[in-house]
Amino acid sequence: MALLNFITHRNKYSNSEMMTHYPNTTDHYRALQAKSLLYRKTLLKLIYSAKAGHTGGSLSCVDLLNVLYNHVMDITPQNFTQMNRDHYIHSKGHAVEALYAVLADKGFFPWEALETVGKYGSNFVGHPTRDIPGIEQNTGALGHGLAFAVGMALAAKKDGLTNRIFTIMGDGELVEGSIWEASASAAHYKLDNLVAIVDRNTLQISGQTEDVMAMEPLEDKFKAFGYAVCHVDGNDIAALVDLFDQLPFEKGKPNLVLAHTTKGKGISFIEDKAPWHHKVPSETEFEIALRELGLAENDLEVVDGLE
Ligand SMILES: Cc1ncc(C[n+]2csc(CCOP(=O)(O)OP(=O)(O)O)c2C)c(N)n1
Ligand SMILES: [Mg+2]
Repeated sequence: MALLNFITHRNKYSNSEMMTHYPNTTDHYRALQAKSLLYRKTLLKLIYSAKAGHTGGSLSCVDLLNVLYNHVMDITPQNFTQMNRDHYIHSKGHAVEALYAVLADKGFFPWEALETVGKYGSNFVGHPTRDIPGIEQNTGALGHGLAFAVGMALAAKKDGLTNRIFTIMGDGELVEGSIWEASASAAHYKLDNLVAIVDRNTLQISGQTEDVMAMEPLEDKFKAFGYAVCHVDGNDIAALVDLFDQLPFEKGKPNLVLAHTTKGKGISFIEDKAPWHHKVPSETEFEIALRELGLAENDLEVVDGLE
């Protein structure tokens, strides 16, 4: 797993460096952008090595995860056993490779642990489980993350806590009826400590979300269910920072972010292509992808020497 070591050692902002509570400076955005690059390289390497994974959906939500974990949420390995910290539920659990990269960088486990992703006997399986440090809830059966988050937000309110509960759902995931039942509860209990984010990449497993099951107008639907709704470019670090700095959007209402993203963001031949939902890059595609992310020629020699 030379590449992971390589990435870790050469990334100025990797691992334990904390970036929460930074002022909103250009340097801060640059640091976050460097992290997105690190996470993209890592998740591609994980999928390439395991010969399995969800490439498109991991690349679309990785900037969201980056800004949440490195700017917005108060979640660290040190405070993880405490209740009055923020919580995160990865509802679109198939995109676990992006989460693994972020959690390794946050120090929940050593980077080397990722060498076992997808290997027989490893806890690092293809969907999130609570066997992995930093993961709060098993997910992967779509439609359940929001209900978990609503329950946690309600419990936090009842306990008089001041934390927030975040979740990212896929846009294809919205066809699950449980999403809308949970939404009714979120508004009924005035859960302004709930931050529900939709990764609106317009694709689901087999094609365009609107072709598989038309769900628009989403803003109107979520507003009708009682949310304060905001739109954002979900692959724009600065826009995400600006938006999440405004939480809660409206007192007494649950927060809903329609994050407009590109599935496969960052790699030209993966972007906006439905088959890349769970397609694994070939050796050539992997090398081209790394080059597109800006890995220099001599760095690729490290990649060539892998395994
Ligand atoms: C209940 C359930 N039904 C079906 C699946 C299979 N499945 C995995 S990913 C996926 C598509 C999800 O699309 P979307 O939510 O848009 O994810 P993204 O585009 O962000 O990858 C489906 C149908 C599942 N994981 N759970
Ligand atoms: Mg989608």
